[in-house]
Parts: sequence; C-alpha cells; structure tokens
Amino acid sequence: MAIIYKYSFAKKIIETNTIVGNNYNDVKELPQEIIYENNEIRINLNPRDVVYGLGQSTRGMNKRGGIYSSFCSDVVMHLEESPSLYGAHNFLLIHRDNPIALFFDTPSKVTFDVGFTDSNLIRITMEEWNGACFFIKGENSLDIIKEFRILIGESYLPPLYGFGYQQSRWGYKNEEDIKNVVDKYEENDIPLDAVYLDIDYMERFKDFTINSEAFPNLKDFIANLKQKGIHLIPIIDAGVKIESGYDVYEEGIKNNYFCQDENGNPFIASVWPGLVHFPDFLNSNASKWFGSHYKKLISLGLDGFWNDMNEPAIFYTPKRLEIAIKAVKETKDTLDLNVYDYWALLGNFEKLANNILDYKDMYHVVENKKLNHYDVHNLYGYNMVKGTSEYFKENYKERMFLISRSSCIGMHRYSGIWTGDNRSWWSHLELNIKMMPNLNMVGFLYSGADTGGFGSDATRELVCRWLEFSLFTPLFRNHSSIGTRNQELYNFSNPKEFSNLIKLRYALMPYLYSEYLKALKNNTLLFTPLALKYQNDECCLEIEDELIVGDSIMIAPVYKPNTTKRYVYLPEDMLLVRFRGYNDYDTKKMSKGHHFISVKLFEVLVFILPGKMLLLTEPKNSTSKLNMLDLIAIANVNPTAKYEYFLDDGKYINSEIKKYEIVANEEKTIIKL
Ligand code: MIG
Repeated sequence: MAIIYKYSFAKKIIETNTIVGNNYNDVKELPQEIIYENNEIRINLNPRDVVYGLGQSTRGMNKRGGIYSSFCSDVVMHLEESPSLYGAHNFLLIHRDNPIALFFDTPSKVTFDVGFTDSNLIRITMEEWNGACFFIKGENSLDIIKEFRILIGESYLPPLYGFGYQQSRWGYKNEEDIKNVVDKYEENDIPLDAVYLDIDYMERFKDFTINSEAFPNLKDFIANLKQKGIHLIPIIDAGVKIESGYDVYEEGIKNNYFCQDENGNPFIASVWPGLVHFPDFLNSNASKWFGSHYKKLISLGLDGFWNDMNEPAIFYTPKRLEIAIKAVKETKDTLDLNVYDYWALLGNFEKLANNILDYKDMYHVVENKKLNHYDVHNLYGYNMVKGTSEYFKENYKERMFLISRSSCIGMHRYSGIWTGDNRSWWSHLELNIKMMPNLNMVGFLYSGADTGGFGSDATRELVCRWLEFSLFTPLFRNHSSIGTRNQELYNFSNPKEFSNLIKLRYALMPYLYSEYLKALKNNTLLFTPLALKYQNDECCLEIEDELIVGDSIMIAPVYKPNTTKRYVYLPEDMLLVRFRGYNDYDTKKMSKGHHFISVKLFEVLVFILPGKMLLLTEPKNSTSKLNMLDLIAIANVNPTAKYEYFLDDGKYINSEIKKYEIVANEEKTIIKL
C-alpha cells in the first residue's frame, strides 16, 4: 500500500486538471526527508538510490547526475545536456528501501537538479511556488507508481489500428506520393495500418483545409485506403494563419479566441503558415471551438490526427525580428569588433525561435483573468488536445487516434505522444529504450519515438535495430524529415527481411494489445525497469537496457552498431525465444545469471518469464484483418503457465473488455477462443 499526501504552496494561478483522483490526504507539513527552505526543495540521496521519473527527458532511465527543467520546448536537437524536451512531467521516484515519490502540480517551469550540483542531493526550484507538491510513500516503488497513476487518471486508449505499423515522412506532397507508399508496402508484403499527412496536405499550411490540387478526391481516396485497412492521419498545427476570409481566423477574431499581447490585441507570431495567432486553448470555449473544426476532416472519413507545434513553437515574432534587424542596421555597414559585439548581433537572430521573451509577451484570458503565458506555459499543448479529445468523445462513438507533441501530466488521459524530432543516431535509439518506463510512470502508455530517427540519414542497420525495439512500443511509427534519406522500409535492400520483422509485430498483437489494456486498467507499467521488479537482486539495480514488457516477457534490444552479440543478465530462469520471423523461431531454456548472446540483424529475442506465456496470431497486412481469438501460446511452463488475456473490439469508446483465462501445459499450444 502506498499513501499520497498533498502539501499546498500558494494557490495555483489556474486549474491545471492534472489529477482526477481523491486518493490523497491534505497535510500542512512536508515530511522530514523533504526540506523546503529558501525557495528550494532539497532531498538527500544515498549513493545507491535510483531516481526514476521526469517522463520525457534526456539522459538515462536513472535521472541522477543531470539537471532538467520542465518547460515544454520545441527542441531541434535532443542532446544529453538539453534541459527540456516537449513534455512537462514533474514526477520523481526515489527508489530505495523506503521509497518516496514527488509530483509537482503546477503550470509553470520547475527545475530538477538530480545530483548534478551535489551528487547526493536533489534540488528542486520554481520561479513561483504555486500549486501543490504531492508526495507518495509506501514500501514498494511499484505500489507508489500505481497509486500515483490512480491519482492522475486512466490513460488514453487508441483504436486497435493505432497499434499497427505506421509510415510517415515530412515531404509526402500529394495523392500520388501516398499511393506510392501504400503500393510499395503492398508489393513488398509489409503490413501497414496508417500513413501520415504532414503539413503539405494543407492549403498553405492552414489548419482544417485541404490542398485540393494535391488531393482532388480526398474522400474517395480515404475510402479506398480504408478498404485495405489503411488510415490516413493528418497533422494539425497550433498556429492559425492570419488571412481574411479564412473561417478559422475570422471566427477566432470575432469571438476573441486568440491569445493576446500586452495591449489586448491578438498576439502575432510566425510559424509554417507565415503570420499566425495562437488559439487560447486555456479558455475552454476557445479549445472547444477549435476542437469542433476537426469535424471537417472527420466528415471526409478521417479518424486520426497528430497535434504538432503545440508548445507552442514559434519561428519568430515580428517584434523580435524588428529588434534584430534594427541592431544590424545600427552597425552602419561595419562589423568593427571594437564597436559591435558580433556574437550578440548574431544571437539576436539565433534566438528568434521559441524565445522566452515572446512567451512573456503573450497572454491568456481565463474566466476574465489575464494570465501571462510564461506562467502557464506547460498547459498549452495539453489543452489543445483536451479540446480536440472532448469534441471527439461528445460527437463520435468510435475511438479517435490522437497523438500530440507537447504534453504535461493529465494529458495522458486524452491522447498519446510521439517523442518529437530525434535523429537517426544510435544514441537516440538508446534514449528511446530508457525513456519508455519513465513515460509509463506519468501515464503516457501510448507513446513511441520516430523509429529510424527523424533528422539525419538512417542506415539499414539502424532502422532494423530500431524496429526490433519499437515493435514492442504501442506507437510504432517510422517518420523522417524532409531532406533526409528515405526511410520507408522498401527503400532498403532485401525488404523481405523487413516484412518478416513487421509481421512479427502483427503476430504479437494479441499479447501487446492485451498487455496495453491491462496496464491501462490496472495502472501498471507496460515497460518495467528490472530494478523495480526484482528489488532484492543487486545485479538489476543498474540495468537500463533490458526491460520487462507487460507481465510475461523481458527484452534486451541491440542499440549499438556493428554488433551481433549482447550481454544479457537474467534475474531468473527464462525461456529464450529467438524469432527470425513470426513462424520461424526456436526456443532455449536459459538459467538465471550472466549471458553473452548472439543477436544477428533481424533476429528478435524474447525472454519468457517462468510460468508465463506469449500469445501470437497469424499476421495479416492490417490490424483490421487479424483474428485475435485464434492463437498460439508459447509458454515457459513451470510446470504450467497461465495468462489472463484482455481483449475488446478495438473500436468503440465504450467497448467492454473481455477477459480469458488461458492455461498451457506445453511449450507450444494452439488456442481457439
Ligand atoms: O518545424 O510538420 O515534430 O514530426 O514532421 C517542424 C513538420 C514541424 C515537427 C514535428 C515533425 C514534423 C514537422 N514538424
């Protein structure tokens, strides 16, 4: 049992809507191990304590040794030293004998120095201490996480198609391009459930419009794809183009739905469409109104969206651009270093994007109160998604697919996330692996990275290894940036091998989907660090590159180039299943301890825990065609194996989850439910 306590600082400046549970006790004092002094919270660490949390953040699974800030940021380069990524996930879990977790419920920036300045000290600072600190105590870290998840509410459940393989690339311009992708996947017999439409499908980047030259028959096109079990997922950006006659712009102006500047005029920034206004998503009428515009796209047959640039990302504001240009003009055609600071001049331009000073110039009006954007920044993307999702739920019975780039805790109830603009770097595959448990802790179960990497050029080997990991993540999307090497799987030699890999994902769907439903309903992790499951095993404490996935299996992905072997520690006896394809595998009993195991390219190793099993089905080229009741169980019988199989229709909001008890007495059993 874990218990949550709530300690309030000054009143929150706005209702954050991060929590929904009432499983906490209000307290007037912080416990003795949390020192709150001089506007700083300090917690001492023992050398062996492991600190998890902070959801989407850089560095390892154990956050020790880094300094992080939660301030939703459009980060072009995810570096080890990047303080923030796109999400604000203010949760820390100190895993030790008497574990404790902290959650800061505040809309503003929080800085977490997790043993960076002083290796045995956590220091937490906020510019304005408002909101509350929840602290959770219990005997077991996993109980603490569960209690926290109950507090923040049930995670988002996408339709089943969201678990299929998805292909995306920034640069698909028209129907032809999309058709080509679909055809190539079909020709190469590689399963596919969705293709994304990036910004080019719109008419001059205007939200909720379609470039009708590029997509003359979008409705029919969508219907034809749906027959094959393929969904199109268009992007929606936060900024609304300033253009008279454009309905979204006109309605926003008429109803005062846009964020304001200090004088009460709509705030102006520049993003893809050119000059834009940002909807004031913190005003619930405005976010509902924006949400209702999705109807135009839904009526064409679309049923999935990705909300982008909702930190919000700003390329520049006219105000700051003018300052930069003026400074250049003042150099009077000379760059005499004695007179002008060249770096400062250049800096004016380099700092145009996502400048904090611009956020400080922007305002929201919530219940007649004018709030500075900077103080409530972390709620912006969340409320874009909330409006979208609430509109869907009020008007449709089907579950809509929805992912967002920016997020904060609470948003996990409304959508999933992709982890933003990573690169085709091995270190980003590693980051992806280590981030998953931390994302799960803060409720983001439906998540995944741009597989293969968004920026930079991917190699066949990297794409293969990345897919080998991503085939276990709920969001399974290959996405890349315009200007980089094409990364659709048919572009690499011997696509048959990729076909095998993707088919394995579809074969594993009964297990993966069932475990997702369980993690959602039971408030458990889909990806569990070994140290949390095997708390008495010293060897597990530092392992960050092996994960328990769901309840039955462990994985040990390869994340280094030119590697065909991997060191793997087994905390107990396990059954190794070496997949070369969904119906081409062998098994081997492995004993607890240290192993050095061969993992050739395109091989996927799954370790089944004692008494547990994996469920497979015959793969099809779309999730819509899978038979989720016709199964093969591969079990680590000990002496039998049991599994509780969760399944729903994968389609409707109110669909009921059926539970099947499956028992196996042999390593391989055919099961018809
Ligand atoms: O400024 O829409 O993270 O996935 O392809 C870049 C273009 C804007 C950022 C997203 C990325 C998307 C890209 N967008």
